[in-house]
Amino acid sequence: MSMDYFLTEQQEMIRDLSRQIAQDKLKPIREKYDEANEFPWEAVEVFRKSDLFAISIEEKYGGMGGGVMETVIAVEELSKVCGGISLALAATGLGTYPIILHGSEEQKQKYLPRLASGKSIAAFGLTEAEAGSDAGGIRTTAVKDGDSYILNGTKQWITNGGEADIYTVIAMTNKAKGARGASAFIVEKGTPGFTFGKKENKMGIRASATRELIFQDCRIPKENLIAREGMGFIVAMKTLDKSRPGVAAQALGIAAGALDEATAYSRQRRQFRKPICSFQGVQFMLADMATQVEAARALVYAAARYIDSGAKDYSRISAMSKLFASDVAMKVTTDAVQIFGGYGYMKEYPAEKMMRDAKITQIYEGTNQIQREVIALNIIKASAASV
Ligand code: COS
Repeated sequence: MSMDYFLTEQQEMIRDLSRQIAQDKLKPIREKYDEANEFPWEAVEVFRKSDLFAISIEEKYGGMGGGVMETVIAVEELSKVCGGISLALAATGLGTYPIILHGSEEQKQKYLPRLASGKSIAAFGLTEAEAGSDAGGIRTTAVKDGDSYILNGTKQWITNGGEADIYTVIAMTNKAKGARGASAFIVEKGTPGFTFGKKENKMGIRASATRELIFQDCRIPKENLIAREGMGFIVAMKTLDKSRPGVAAQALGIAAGALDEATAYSRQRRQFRKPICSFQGVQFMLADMATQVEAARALVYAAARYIDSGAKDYSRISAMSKLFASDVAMKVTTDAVQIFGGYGYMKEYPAEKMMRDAKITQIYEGTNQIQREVIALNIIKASAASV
């Protein structure tokens, strides 16, 4: 019996639908897209038709009005089968959060219906070659010129880069002010002066597109500024706080998928005239893997529900969910490869791909070292405030 998390009817519906899509549509194609390092437009089309892009967008903009919990459930189910393909959906969520959280009414009306219908997908542009963990160190500039801003600079490793139509981008409007001189903008694909670098050739999540965003005297209307000048760093931090449980869900899904595969294989693989699941060495591994997956799920769901409850500050639990679930994903997928033995190392079996896909979850949307820093500073601040 699996655990009961007392999901609502809508959440169960999203879980069942995503599970079915993963089994029927993603399983048959995951190997092909991983091998080809190609963006899975046919899967995006399925997400679109099934309304998965609408999940976390308010009803008045054509969405389903769900929260982080509903998103987490969908991403977990899709990632059980392919942590690369699921990212087309999760990264669109990341690119959309700046508009949801800080966009003006006009911006919401203009962009959210397109995103909810899946007509457009989104991406978030923060990282640069010299600004990864040090998000305040970005160098891309946005200079006001009459009714426009002119962007110059290069964003690196942008998920959905080149495939998305709508980009939320952080650029400096006042370099002298450091993090307080950053601002957030919406940039549409096709804007003159906005091009893409070559597609990156990655270890895992190969069905996901990762490219540079290149801005050369790219002129955008001043209406595309999100919130106010100087708010960019806060917009980015708030966006990451809200989206990290989505990465955690991706990691959780990959881990749960690897556990399912390893358990099934251990029942079928015979050595010493017995299935290997009858050996205690394998049983103890399965038990630890299952316990870690359940603990990750409990934490990820708790973080999502806390955010959806309307809590104001959720940096700590959000970082904890991403940290814990991604470490679990790496551990569990490595153990899954071990249970598959020599076959686990071969591309014919899904375990090695899951291990490759898991690794990025410890790195992106803030390395796990950054998550630990966010958590530590948060508890130290809370402790200081309580005395
Ligand atoms: N919510 C709201 N405000 C926040 C915040 C949050 N989660 N985190 C920081 N801030 C505010 C701070 O309060 C501070 O405000 P004041 O200037 O008014 O004091 C300001 O933002 C700067 O914060 P801080 O000094 O802590 O910034 P640092 O440059 O030291 O960086 C970390 C903080 C490391 C946490 C941040 O740079 C980070 O998250 N880095 C990782 C980025 C990342 O995830 N990159 C992956 C690619 S994005 S997909």
